[in-house]
Amino acid sequence: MKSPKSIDPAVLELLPKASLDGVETVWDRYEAQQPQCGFGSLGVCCRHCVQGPCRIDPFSNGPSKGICGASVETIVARNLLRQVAGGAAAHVDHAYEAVEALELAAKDVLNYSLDEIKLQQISQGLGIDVSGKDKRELALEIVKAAYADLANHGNRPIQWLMAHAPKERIDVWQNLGIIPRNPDREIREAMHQTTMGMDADPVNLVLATAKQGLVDGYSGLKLATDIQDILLGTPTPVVTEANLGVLKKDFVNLIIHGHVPLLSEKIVYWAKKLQAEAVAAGAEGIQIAGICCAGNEVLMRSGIPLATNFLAQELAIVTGAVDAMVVDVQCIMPSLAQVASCYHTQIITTMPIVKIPGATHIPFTLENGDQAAQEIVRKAIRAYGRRDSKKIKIPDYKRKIMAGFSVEAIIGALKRIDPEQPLKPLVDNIVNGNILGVVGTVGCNNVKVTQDQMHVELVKELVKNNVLVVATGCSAHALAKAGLMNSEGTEDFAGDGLKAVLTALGQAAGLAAPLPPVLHMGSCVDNSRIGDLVTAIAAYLNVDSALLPVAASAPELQHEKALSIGTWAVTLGLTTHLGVVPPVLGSKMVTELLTKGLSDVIGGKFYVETDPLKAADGLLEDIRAKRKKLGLPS
Ligand code: NFS
Ligand code: SF4
Repeated sequence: MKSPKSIDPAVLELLPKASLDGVETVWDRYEAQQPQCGFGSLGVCCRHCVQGPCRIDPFSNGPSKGICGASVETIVARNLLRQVAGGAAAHVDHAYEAVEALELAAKDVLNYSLDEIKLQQISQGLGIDVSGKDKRELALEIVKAAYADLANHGNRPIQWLMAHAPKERIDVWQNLGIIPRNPDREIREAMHQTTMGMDADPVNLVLATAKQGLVDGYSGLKLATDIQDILLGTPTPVVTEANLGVLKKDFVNLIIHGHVPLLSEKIVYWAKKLQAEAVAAGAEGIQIAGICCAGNEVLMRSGIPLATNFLAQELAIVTGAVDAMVVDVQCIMPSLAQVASCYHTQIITTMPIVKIPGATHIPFTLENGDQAAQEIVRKAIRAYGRRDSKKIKIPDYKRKIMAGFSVEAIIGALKRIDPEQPLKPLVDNIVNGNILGVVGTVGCNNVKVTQDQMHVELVKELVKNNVLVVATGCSAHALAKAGLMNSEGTEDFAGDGLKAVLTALGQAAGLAAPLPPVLHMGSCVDNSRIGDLVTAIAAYLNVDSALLPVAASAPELQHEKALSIGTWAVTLGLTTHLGVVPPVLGSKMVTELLTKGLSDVIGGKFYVETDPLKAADGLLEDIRAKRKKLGLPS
């Protein structure tokens, strides 16, 4: 039987409309691609030089070596290293832009108020003397430290890692020789190491992959989150709604899609300011909603509702009610312009490295942010007047959500229970078994699996078994849409122990209702927040993070970024579940290294399981085994 395309009712309602409107979606194109190439799926083809493409026959009926002599192990490991380096590159580039913005803000060229607490916290971590320095001076010191990582020509390790990673882990990575230097240099080296006639040793290549995970974790994720928090504020709890039902028929609907919050926050600001112009154009106001991680960013800091996640980005336009969709970088389907051409929707690209034929390009630079944002909002207002009312169908589905759980917000709530040792109530409840463990669910949707199903079924099973779930990225969207990010979700889905803890925490936070069973910690770069939480718990207990009853999962991963984030989680010593098989099965050796061998040297490993309930069982077993080793009741 063919599996359904999605479990999201809004998606199921819009799919028939898409066909009626003659819109081709990601699911149609996926079907057109069937059968997908078996060689590619197994990771056994190589195009790294022009003698190729070479492909290895996995059944040993054909060639067992590439033309240059590369073995299947070499080819699979090289391919993986390139993918993980690709993911790390995306995040480091993202972080770099944030650093540039902070530099301009520190020099008063840009007007940002700068988060005092975060400035102090990061400065202290980096060993910057804070005495007598004002906000801008501190910001400039932090910028200098960030650029020092990026400009380092020697063998100095990434300072962002040395300052923020768990100490026991640093020793493990040092012994393996995988502590990265300048992130740009490491990414360049990965490209070099994998080009024709270079590294043929799969073990060396897998270790280089782990190194890219660290590049991503500290010079990508952590750096981006830290700097964005300084610029835009550290999130605190917000309450809003999720799913396409947040779009409003009589409002100008403007969707923010992509990853970088610098422009998104400007748009949020100007949409508020320009409400009157929308009213003058006949609308009741302007409704902003977010897709993918730009959506998560403005949700976390400004309480903007979530429209939908990765796989349904085209269907948002199919509602016929989106007046403009503005995109920046990453996870933007090139098909959007084509879909929008069936409606009145304006697709607006903004970045020099993301242009789409058929879209309008309004360049966003750090200096012209306010001007670009106004232009974009006005474009949406003008488009509102061109709507075709016959084409409008907004599915009436949305769920209440609570989000904004930065580590600071979580610690803030815990402080109301124990002001001296805020982590104590959390750790005590892990120790006594009310909370069995913690799982971070992260990453994307992938058209190969029913949208959101893996996220939701896995997480329901985990919270039923008293696992506290923290989520980011499109996983967070999926769980929000499924009602797992509100107090009712705790009543309905959490096991008794977890429910008791979340109820007590909710009361302490003055909510008169439990905290949600899944805490939304932000965008994909905000996986650093999960890393910070794990690091803080490990430090509090004075144990290696690899020993904690904590695991990670990317249930429906699609992007190279998800692979690099997952690799980082493995370097932290976490068992990291993948719900979609990555292209490595062509090499038994590489597969075994990733799922078994690595755990001997690094503590963490990948765990691939495509059935959500079996995956939950596997993660629960892993958590119980870790509890047992720590002498905790399981
Ligand atoms: Ni993460 Fe976020 Fe979504 Fe996947 Fe894409 S938006 S950065 S990559 S698809 S979670
Ligand atoms: Fe073939 Fe080797 Fe060239 Fe890859 S690098 S395409 S395996 S000859």
